[in-house]
Amino acid sequence: MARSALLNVMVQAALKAGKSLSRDFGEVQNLQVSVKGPGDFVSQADLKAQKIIHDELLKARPTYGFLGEESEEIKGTDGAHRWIVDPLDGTTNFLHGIPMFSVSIALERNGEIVGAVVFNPATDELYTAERGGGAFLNDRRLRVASRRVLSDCVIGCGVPHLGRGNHGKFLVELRHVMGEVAGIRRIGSAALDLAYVAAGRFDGFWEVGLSPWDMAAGILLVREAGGFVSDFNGGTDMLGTSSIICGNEHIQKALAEVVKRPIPTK
Ligand code: 2AM
Ligand code: CA
Ligand code: CA
Ligand code: CA
Repeated sequence: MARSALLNVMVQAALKAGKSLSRDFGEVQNLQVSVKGPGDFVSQADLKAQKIIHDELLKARPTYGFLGEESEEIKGTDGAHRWIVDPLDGTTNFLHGIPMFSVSIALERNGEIVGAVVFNPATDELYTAERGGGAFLNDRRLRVASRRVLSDCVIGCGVPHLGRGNHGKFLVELRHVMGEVAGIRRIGSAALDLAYVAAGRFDGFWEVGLSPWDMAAGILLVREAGGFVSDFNGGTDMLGTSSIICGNEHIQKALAEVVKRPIPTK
């Protein structure tokens, strides 16, 4: 697996932030936590990790723009390139001592995602992809699962939280999907959910209400592992519509059909 210099910069930033997160995860009870909104927390660990990533990326490419969850967007002088970063995806898990969280870094060029890194420091799993170059878990090339019928499938999803999302609409989606698939899982880190689809662990995934930093890197991982990704309108404006449905060619289509079934009238 040959990584470009730019992907290496992203990997180094993710590993360095991961080290900081691992240290903080060991002493999670001592972390300062503030509340951004209902059910929405940010800790010192998120902020430290974002600063590390910002500094590493901007040191390598000072002119690129930077969109990170924990700060205002920085417009670069290079209008073509932008980093899209979630320094800690799965803060709720992290703060509860659940080792399912990740660092997510994507590089966008002229509006297209061309580089991706998702790193889970607790399991040392590093997912990488470059456009046209395939997706990898550490050194292993990834391929999405090949199951063709929903009844064989394990599907990941997100669950709307306190103060966020249309809970009623989600329950309808869940009821429809539940009736068709072998199992449903919820990790609590959308970046990891998408990495799991790329790795063939999940056959598919859907969620509504995500931010660009939750999914930018994961979208490229899934595509480069041979998967299909759409938004809830059947288009490819996932970042603009905050919605995503993915899987292999067959499962993506079948899952989209089930998720979007109309609300029963009786
Ligand atoms: P976060 O941990 O970076 O905030 C899980 O389905 C996804 O939703 C994760 O990407 C998580 O990202 C995000 N999330 C969890 N709780 C949230 C909240 N209260 N507000 C906004 N996003 C949230
Ligand atoms: Ca957050
Ligand atoms: Ca997130
Ligand atoms: Ca986050």
